[in-house]
Amino acid sequence: MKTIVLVIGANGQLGSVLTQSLREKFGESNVIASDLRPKDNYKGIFETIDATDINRIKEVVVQYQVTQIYHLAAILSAKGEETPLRTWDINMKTLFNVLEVSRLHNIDKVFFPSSIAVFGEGAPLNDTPNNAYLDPATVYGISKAAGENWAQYYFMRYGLDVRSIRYPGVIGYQSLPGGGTTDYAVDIYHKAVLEEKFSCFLKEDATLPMIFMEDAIRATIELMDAPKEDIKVRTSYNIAGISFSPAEVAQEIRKLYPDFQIAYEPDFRQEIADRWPNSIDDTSAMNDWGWKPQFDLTSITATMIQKLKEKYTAGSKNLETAKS
Ligand code: VAH
Repeated sequence: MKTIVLVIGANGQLGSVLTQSLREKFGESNVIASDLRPKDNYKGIFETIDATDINRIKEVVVQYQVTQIYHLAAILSAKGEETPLRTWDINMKTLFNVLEVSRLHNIDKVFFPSSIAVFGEGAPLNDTPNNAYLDPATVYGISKAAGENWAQYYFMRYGLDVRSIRYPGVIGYQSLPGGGTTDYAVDIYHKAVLEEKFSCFLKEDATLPMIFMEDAIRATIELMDAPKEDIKVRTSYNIAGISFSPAEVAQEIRKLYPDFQIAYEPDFRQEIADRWPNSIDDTSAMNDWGWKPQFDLTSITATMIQKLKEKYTAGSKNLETAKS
């Protein structure tokens, strides 16, 4: 049977890149991107979906005979703390809608992104295991921990093949993140290429688990491609990319930009980061579906700088005008 994919939250940092990768895998006409509104000059099949409206999701699923759903719409950790109850409502209602539509319309596979934000002070800081105690301190993390348990419930109760990954902080050049505590690790590269001083909202030694976009996308597709019987974890899989601190990424950038300047001005996001792991144990993902990261801090930095220089140069004819 033909695979028809619906990506909910396709305008987001992950969603926009994942949609492109899924189109390369399944064909342009077999992947429907959706979000609250289309981006200007969007290319490819796009449907406006507010995922809090279950009937709208049903309409699109029936119209295109969707067989897989990737649910990437959520309010992230830092932004989510501004309106806790609205964050809970949106993150949970959209997930319930996706799970119910998938159950009722016999969707083959569902992807639900979780996050290392599900870990809190009750989990080991280093090499945090997949089965660590979850006591998240943000509404985003609480919604993801609850979502993992609902995903497992729909698998056990209804046999729905829901699969999930706990993403570390995702770093990519293709799209700008929004509202995350790890987003400094994307902005720092933009400032380096624009040769501007960077103000970091975390402390210099705030080590966090991160992952390069290409690794995160490949992990997602490898998980979804794995034989059903290989998926032993039905809450969510830990995956690790590379852990580093703001000082370490600044040091790596200075190998290419010796004059790069950074100021550390921690804000409320430092308290969020303090409760997250320094590093992740992803043995289960390695054993169950062969996960293995390919990018380290050196290759992430080299790729980010090269790609962002190309983007700013192309977009502004020369780097100079990009500064303005
Ligand atoms: C956030 N980028 O900062 C997301 C991610 C691990 C962090 O979930 O909220």
